[in-house]
Amino acid sequence: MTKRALITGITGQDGSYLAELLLGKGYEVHGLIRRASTFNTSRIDHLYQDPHVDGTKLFLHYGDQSDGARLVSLMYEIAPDEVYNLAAQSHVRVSFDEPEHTADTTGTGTVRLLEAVRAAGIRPRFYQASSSELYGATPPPQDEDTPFYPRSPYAAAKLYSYWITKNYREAYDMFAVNGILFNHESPRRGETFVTRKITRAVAAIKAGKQDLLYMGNLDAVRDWGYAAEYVEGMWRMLQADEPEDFVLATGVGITVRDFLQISFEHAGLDWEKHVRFDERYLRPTEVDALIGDPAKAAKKLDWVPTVDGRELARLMVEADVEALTHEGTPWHDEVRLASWGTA
Ligand code: NDP
Ligand code: GDR
Repeated sequence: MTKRALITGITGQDGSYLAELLLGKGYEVHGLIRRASTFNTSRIDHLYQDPHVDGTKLFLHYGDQSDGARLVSLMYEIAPDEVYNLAAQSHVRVSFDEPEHTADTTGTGTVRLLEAVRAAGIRPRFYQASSSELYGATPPPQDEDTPFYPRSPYAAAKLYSYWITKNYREAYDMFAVNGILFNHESPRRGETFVTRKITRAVAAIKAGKQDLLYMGNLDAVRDWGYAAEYVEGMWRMLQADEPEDFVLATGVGITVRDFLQISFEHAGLDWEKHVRFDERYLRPTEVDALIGDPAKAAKKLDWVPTVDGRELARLMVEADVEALTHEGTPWHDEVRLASWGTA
C-alpha cells in the first residue's frame, strides 16, 4: 500500500528536502501551500509532476495555518498516514516585530491541525517541528530533559506547540511527536537566516558585486547541521515503535564569527575587511548558546549526522558561488547523504 503524507510548509527549506525524501521512498506527497501574489514554490518546482499524467505522486493544496475549516476539509480529503507540521513564521528576529501573527501561525496553527485530525476521524502519525529555541536561556549542552526557557515570541509560540502536541499524544493516544531540532541549514536556507546571509554575501563580494556585509551579534553560538540529514531524522521518528520526542543536533557549537571566518576564508577573502555592525540585527533578548546532545536519536533511531557547522559553511559558500556564476538559485543541490545510502 502506498503511504500518503501531508506536509505543511512544503515550500520551505525543510519541506522541500522532506518532499524529495518521501517521494524517493514511494510516498504519495500532499503539500499545503499559501496563495501569494508571486510564485512561492521555487524550492519544489523541480519536483512538480503534471497532475494530468497517470502516476502523479505530488499534490499541492491551497491552505493556511490560520484557516481551521480548510485544514479540516483537507484532512478529510487526503486522509494522510503521516502529517509533518513544518509550517511556521520561522524567523526569530521577525517574531519580535510580528508577535501576534507568529503566535497565530507558529503556535495556534498547530492545535488547528491537531483538531483537524480529530475532526476528520483519522489516525495519522503526527510530526511537530519543535526547536532548540525552546531552551533559550538554559545553557548547553541541551537534550530531551533540559528545561525550556524561551527568549522570543517565536520560541514562546513553539513552546505552546510542543506542549499541545504532547498533550494530544497523552489525551487522545495519538502517535504525535516533537522533533527538537537544532539549527539546520543548506543551500536552500532562507536568505535572511545568518548562515545563508553570510554565504550569499561571500559569493557576491567574491564576484565584485558587493563590498560590505552588515551583521548583528557575532558571539552567539549555534549547533549548525545539514537540513537534508535532519529530514531523514523526522521520518525516522514517525517510523519508531513508540511516539517519543527527540533532539536532532550535531553536538558541535561554533560562533557566528567562526562561521563568518570559515566562509570568507573558503573564498580567499578576509572577513574583517568586509563586515560591519548594524544594531538592527540585534534581538531584544538573545539566545547566547545552543549545543545539542543527539545521543537519544543515535541510540534509538540510528540517526548520526555527518556534516557540522564548519563543513556546512564551505558547502554553502560553494553552492552560492556556483549559483551566482550561473545566475540561478541553488535549489537542486545534490544532497550529500553518504551515511544514509540514499544519494
Ligand atoms: P522556512 O521558513 O524555510 O519555511 C516555513 C514554511 O512555512 C514555508 O513553506 C512557509 O510558506 C510556511 N508557512 C508560513 N506561514 C504559514 C501559514 N500561515 N500557513 C501555511 N504555511 C505557512 O522554515 P524551515 O524549513 O527552515 O523550518 C521548518 C520548520 O521547522 C519551521 O516550523 C521552523 O520553525 C522549524 N525549525 C526550523 C529549524 C531550522 O534550523 N531550519 C530548527 C528548528 C525548527 P511560504 O513559502 O509561503 O512562506
Ligand atoms: P536562529 O537563526 O535565530 O537561531 O533561528 P538565525 O540564523 O536568524 O540567527 C542565528 C544567530 O545569528 C545571530 N546573528 C544574525 N542573525 C540574522 N538572522 N541576521 C544577522 O545579520 C545576524 N547577525 C548575528 C542571531 O542574533 C542569532 O544569535 C533559526 C530559525 O530557523 C528558527 O526557526 C529555528 O527554530 C532555530 O534556528 C533553531
